[in-house]
Amino acid sequence: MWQLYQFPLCPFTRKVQLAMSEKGMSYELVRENPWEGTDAFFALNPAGRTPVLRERDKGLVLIDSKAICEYLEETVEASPLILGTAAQRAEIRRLVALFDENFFTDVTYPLLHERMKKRLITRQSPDSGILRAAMRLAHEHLDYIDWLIDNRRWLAGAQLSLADFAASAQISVAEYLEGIDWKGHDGARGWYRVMKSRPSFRPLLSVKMEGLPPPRHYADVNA
Ligand SMILES: N[C@@H](CCC(=O)N[C@@H](CS)C(=O)NCC(=O)O)C(=O)O
Repeated sequence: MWQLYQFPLCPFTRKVQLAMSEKGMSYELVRENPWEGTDAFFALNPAGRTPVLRERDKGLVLIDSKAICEYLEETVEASPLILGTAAQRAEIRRLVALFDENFFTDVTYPLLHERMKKRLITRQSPDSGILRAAMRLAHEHLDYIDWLIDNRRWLAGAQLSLADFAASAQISVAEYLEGIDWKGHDGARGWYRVMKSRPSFRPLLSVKMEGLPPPRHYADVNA
């Protein structure tokens, strides 16, 4: 049985969860708060980050969501998520990197820091300037998704791919942390509603971070 080390608002874990569910793989969640920096977790992952995917019986430990998703893609034939020609696969990887790196740095990370870590760990008030900047940058990313969806069926082209799951994983955490305002983004909103309605997405929407409830519309697939 695969074990996935995670905490509920880790967007990279969410991407891995979505990929595994789409591929019909089952896994057990193991709670890990990386900021606690336990020796046991550092022994598993010297970088001290979630997600980590482990298969004890095979003695296999996979680290980093990109490496994990590539491993899944290479080893599980069902529901390919990095698919098409070499150029199409490069486009999927470009968009995965855009959301994993730029969206995370611009939007998800500041929201996690200001609204989750400060509230639950350091007991500080969030910095409203940082939150405003993150929400402004979220609008720019949503503008880009609007453009993609105006021009393509899915984010990376004609097929549903890992790009859609990487983007929606980041957005789902940002939305949980009230950092997404859909006003003026009908294209992106319609696409995200479709993503939210997928069976693979449902389990993510029901999970809560203790002491930090999501807004009411968060789990509503029609919102
Ligand atoms: N490139 C890594 C990034 C993983 C990452 O940054 N994880 C965050 C949680 S979302 C983490 O564990 N941060 C350490 C901490 O919060 O102390 C991946 O794709 O897996």
